[in-house]
Amino acid sequence: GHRSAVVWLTGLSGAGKSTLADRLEQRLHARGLHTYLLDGDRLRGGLNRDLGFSAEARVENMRRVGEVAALMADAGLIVIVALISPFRHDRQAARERLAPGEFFEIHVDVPLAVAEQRDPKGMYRRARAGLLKDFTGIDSPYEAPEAPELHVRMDRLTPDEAADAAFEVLRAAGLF
Ligand code: GGZ
Repeated sequence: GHRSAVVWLTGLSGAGKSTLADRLEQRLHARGLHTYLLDGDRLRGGLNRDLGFSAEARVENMRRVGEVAALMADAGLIVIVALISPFRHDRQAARERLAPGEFFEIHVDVPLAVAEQRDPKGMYRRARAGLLKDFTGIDSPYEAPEAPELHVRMDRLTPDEAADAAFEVLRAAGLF
């Protein structure tokens, strides 16, 4: 068996959270570990389809995902969360929902200019044009973690290097 955990990826839209989450999950599966991926973008089509992007809606989004992640960890899974989760206070609340040593916060970091340059869905462009309101990094805040378990600069590492670093943090913590 292995210890359960919540691995919480936070960062701007376009930073590479979903890619990192997928690669990390592949590595954990290769070790025979049981995981579940909670991806904010996908949850917004189901569990959280009633939520928009006001500060209040984001707080509720983080609360729900934190609760579901804690339940799944309780069931013995390694849960990977990929959520912008822009507010420090709410990430802290998700952390406190778990036992000490069970929560791993990973800052999936790129400079805003790089995320804007990538802009795969054209959302930054629309936000800059005023067509998309409350967009994180443009007219809605992102509060960077102060003491994450891991900080990866996605513009300096390949997704595989970042996934290796995340895997190593979990291994070093004695998770498996
Ligand atoms: C931020 C937005 C917005 C606004 C739509 N602000 O990169 P994506 O496109 O594919 O995934 C993003 C997703 C963010 O949802 P989260 O649940 O992770 O956000 S939060 O934790 O802040 O609640 C992005 C898309 O939704 N998207 N409008 N205004 N991202």
